[in-house]
Amino acid sequence: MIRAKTGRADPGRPGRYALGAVSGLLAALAGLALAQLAATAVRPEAAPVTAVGGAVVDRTPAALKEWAIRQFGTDDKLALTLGIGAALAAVAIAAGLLAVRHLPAGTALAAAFGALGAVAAISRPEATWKDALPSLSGGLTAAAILYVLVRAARRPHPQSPGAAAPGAVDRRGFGRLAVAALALSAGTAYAARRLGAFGDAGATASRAGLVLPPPAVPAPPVPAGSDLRIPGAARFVTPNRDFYRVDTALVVPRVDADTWRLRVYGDGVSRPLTLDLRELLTRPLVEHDATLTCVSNEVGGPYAGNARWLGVRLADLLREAGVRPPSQGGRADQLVARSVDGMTIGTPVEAVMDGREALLAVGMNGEPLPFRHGFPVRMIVPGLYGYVSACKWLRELRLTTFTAYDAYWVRRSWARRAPVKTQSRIDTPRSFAGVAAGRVAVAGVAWAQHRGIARVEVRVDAGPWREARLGEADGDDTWRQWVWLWEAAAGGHTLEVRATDRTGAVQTGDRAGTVPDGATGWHAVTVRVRG
Ligand SMILES: Nc1nc2c(c(=O)[nH]1)N[C@H]1C(S)=C(S)[C@@H](COP(=O)(O)O)O[C@H]1N2
Ligand SMILES: [Mo]
Repeated sequence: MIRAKTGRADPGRPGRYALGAVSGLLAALAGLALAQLAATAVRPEAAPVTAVGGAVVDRTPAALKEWAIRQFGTDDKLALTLGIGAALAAVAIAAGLLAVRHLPAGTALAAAFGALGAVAAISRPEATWKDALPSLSGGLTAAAILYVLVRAARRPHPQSPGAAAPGAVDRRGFGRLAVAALALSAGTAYAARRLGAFGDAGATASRAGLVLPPPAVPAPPVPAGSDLRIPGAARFVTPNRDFYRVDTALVVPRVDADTWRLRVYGDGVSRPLTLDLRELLTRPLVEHDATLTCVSNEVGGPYAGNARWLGVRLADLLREAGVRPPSQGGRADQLVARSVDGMTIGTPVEAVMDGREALLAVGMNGEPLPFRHGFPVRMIVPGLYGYVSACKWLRELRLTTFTAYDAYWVRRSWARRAPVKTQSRIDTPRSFAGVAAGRVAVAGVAWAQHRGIARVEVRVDAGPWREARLGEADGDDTWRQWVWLWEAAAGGHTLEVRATDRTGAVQTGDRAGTVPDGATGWHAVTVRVRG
């Protein structure tokens, strides 16, 4: 009896909760849009989803990160952003429902969430207190919108006196407010977009206007035979638009070349340097072909690319600053590069000064570095994985020791030193591909930067190794293409590949994961041959 009565007493309740949930989502949208707008005045990294995403990336254990990369590949950033969006939507709905019950508590939850974003934002590298502003103002906006909407949702319908439809809400009144909130969010988001593009205009113009001087030391032309032009195999020179991208940046830093500065300082630096781009470019430029590979690349994976780099010899610049390598009594054995987004990458000083073409690169395949690949200046050190050598959006070079300082990835269970391991990859046929019986071109690439590739072998169904034909070598710092012509018989077959570098070392078949210093094992593909 009593139960029936209470059930009946509040028929408007589910409706109000639904409106509460909608209010929460609309409030979150408005808050995000406003925060985005505020971030254009601070810096893009201070926008709440970006800040939280960055904080998550920095705190993700290596194992989980590897899993995410395996699942989502280079879409891992999109997946992260969608994940944060989903979590935010859940909290927004919760705040909306709570506000229906208890308006102050619901609005407080919305504001508190803004504060959480603010904490994430100021915890980011290179952040100042201003980074808190977008999230805080977003949180307050969300709280205010939530307050207004939920108050409307709780207001009884003027035409429904309590007796007729107790608790019925004024849906029309709520609807008008909801549409207004949505319009406000859309307008704000649009303004944020336009202002964002405006803020990047300086950087975009500085790149468009940058004319790279010709190299004082040009690279010889890429040998004609380097590219075997096998359909399905990676091109010898990777076009910039196809070049893999691996970094922690949720928004690509857009650095204005006109205000860019590089500082060189630290242990054993007798003449600290601060250079702008014009000054850097007065030094002789060297052109050099080198393949860049990522330590996170699984056996057979896609995180390898080959480009013609243009840059200043890092060793010359360090000598100018008075630095000597450890082998000549230098005090520092680690060069820590720091980027504008706070990434730190530690490289052995000995490696950058041992005569290899370690560059402060400004050009990639005949154009200024693309923003994604580190404009205006990045490091390139042949023979070392990117995470210990290839700092993008470079801002600072500090000389120190491996004992005194651990760089970003080292603090996340990756090795301090990581020379590239000899690897080879089958590009064609693809795994699980169906091919017609008869002659099949099995082809791919092999790399052992700074040692060079001497031989590539292929075997079928664990049979004897057969030597593949190599594309012509373009120095020892680039990958080599290879091809092997297979007389394929009908049935299922497994193809495997292994490389031998020019020191005579044969690529190991022992399987190891990417953590801590690069995957090993032979790449295998399984194909179905039609009779
Ligand atoms: N600033 C910055 N530089 C960075 C990284 C990064 O996350 N931030 N990632 C490094 C890693 S792990 C690799 S493999 C290379 C990849 O360079 P690419 O994106 O130009 O291919 O950049 C390196 N330089
Ligand atoms: Mo990497």
